[in-house]
This record gives sequence, C-alpha cells and structure tokens, in this order.
Amino acid sequence: MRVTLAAVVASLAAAASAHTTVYGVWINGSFKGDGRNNYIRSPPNNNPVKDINSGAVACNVNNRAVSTTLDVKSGDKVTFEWYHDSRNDDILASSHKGPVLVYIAPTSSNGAGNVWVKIFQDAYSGTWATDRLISARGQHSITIPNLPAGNYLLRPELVTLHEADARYDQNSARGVQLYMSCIQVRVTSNGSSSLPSGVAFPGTYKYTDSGIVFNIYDKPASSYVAPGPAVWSGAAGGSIGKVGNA
Ligand SMILES: *[C@@H]1O[C@H](CO)[C@@H](O)[C@H](O)[C@H]1NC(C)=O
Ligand SMILES: *[C@@H]1O[C@H](CO)[C@@H](O)[C@H](O)[C@H]1NC(C)=O
Ligand SMILES: [Cu+2]
Repeated sequence: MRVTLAAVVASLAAAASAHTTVYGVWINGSFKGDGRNNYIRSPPNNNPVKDINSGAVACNVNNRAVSTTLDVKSGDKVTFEWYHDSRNDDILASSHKGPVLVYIAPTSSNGAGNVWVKIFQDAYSGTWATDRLISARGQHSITIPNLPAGNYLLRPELVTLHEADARYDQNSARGVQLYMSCIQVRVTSNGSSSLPSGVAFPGTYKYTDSGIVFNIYDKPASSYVAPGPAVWSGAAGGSIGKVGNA
C-alpha cells in the first residue's frame, strides 16, 4: 500500500506538468544563443513523448529542418541546456527520475532507419542522472567524436520513470516519459571514426525493456539499466555538470 501511495503522489506531481525541453547549446563553454526553432528542431511545448512506437520518438513531434546549423569540430565540448518553463528555472520536477542519454545520427537520415548511435549514458550512480542534471542547472555535455566531416543530428534524451511502473499501451494515463530534441550540427573536421549502423527510433525501445517499464518506488535504483544499445566505442565521453551561468 505504501508503494501505491508513493506512485499516486508522483503521478499528482507529474500532473502539474513539470516537463522539460532543451533551450540551447554551449560549445567549449560559450553559449550559442536561444536554439529553439533555430538550431533545435524544437517541439511546440515541453510535453513528453509517451508512445514509444510513435514517429515522435526520433526527434519529438516537430521534426523538420531548422534554419541554423552549429559548426563543431572533433574534440569540441557540446553542452545541452534544459529548462522547465523558463530558462534557468527548476529545470524539471525532481519526481522525474531517470537516465540522461545522447545519441547521434547523420542529418541526411532525418532520424529514420537504423541510424542512431548512442554516445553518452548516465543512469544512476548514487543519485539519479536527472537529479544531477537539476543541480547542474540543466547542463550536460558530450565531446564530439573523431567523425567524418558532415551534418549530424545530436539527440539528448531524458528517460523519466516516475510513471514507468505501467505501460502506456495498457494505461495511457501512465507510462515512461521520454524527452528529446534534435540539434543540427556540422562537423567541420574530418576524422576517420565513421558512425556504425545504429538503432531505429521508434523500434529500439520496447515495453518489454526493463529500462522502459521499471518501478522506481519498489526496486533499487542501482538495479536499473538504461534502455537502448551500448555506448559506441568511438564515443569521446561526456558528463553532467554546469559549464556556465545561464
Ligand atoms: C574546444 O576545446 C578543444 C579541447 O581543448 C579544442 O581542441 C578545440 O579546438 C576547441 N574548439 C573551439 C571551437 O574553440
Ligand atoms: C574527408 O576525408 C575523406 C577520406 O580521406 C575524403 O574522402 C573526403 O573527401 C574528406 N571530406 C571532406 C569534406 O574534406
Ligand atoms: Cu513532466
């Protein structure tokens, strides 16, 4: 019964629409300006994607080319900055616990097919990745791998588990909440680590995955395994941490 009450409290917190989305990007600690609908294929609001079989799992509900592409080079540190309702606010509700992931795909794919390669993953290490993201003012980073020159989509994602004890396809009021945005970058250096074939969104996340259906109120967080493939061996690392003042 105690577990059930905790789940109810969490779902009430979620009902207060404490969602999140990406505001902008920093490169080597330098802010690139409000990226929304500029270099980010921003959704119209901060709602989660809950149907893991919908096309929106790739680049959210408004996947289209936007006017700006950020130039980056291998070795550059790219930082994603999330927010809740306005920049540098509470970022997301602390009820929203789960992993922080980053994927990359060639822009030419528009996010379709077996193209998504995971380059960063942080789930639980004493604290949830999302809790550390809140403390870091919504900022987490990856280093650009030694990729061939070209255009790529970066896809930071939060997988939040506060209602993930249920499956959305069986109970649409609950289920895992996915937050993602696709960011347009152009790699101007020309490295030799070509992307391997990747996974498909939708497709790779399933309701049979323990990373997608997981009861955070009665299972030890340390037993949680994030969904999706392993991090690519060509990835160049990343971290959750504040790089600058919003
Ligand atoms: C960013 O920092 C890396 C590592 O120090 C460096 O190799 C790179 O040239 C820097 N990029 C820019 C755009 O300053
Ligand atoms: C990158 O390097 C490859 C292999 O050397 C070469 O074929 C390609 O033309 C280069 N691309 C650019 C944009 O310089
Ligand atoms: Cu929310």
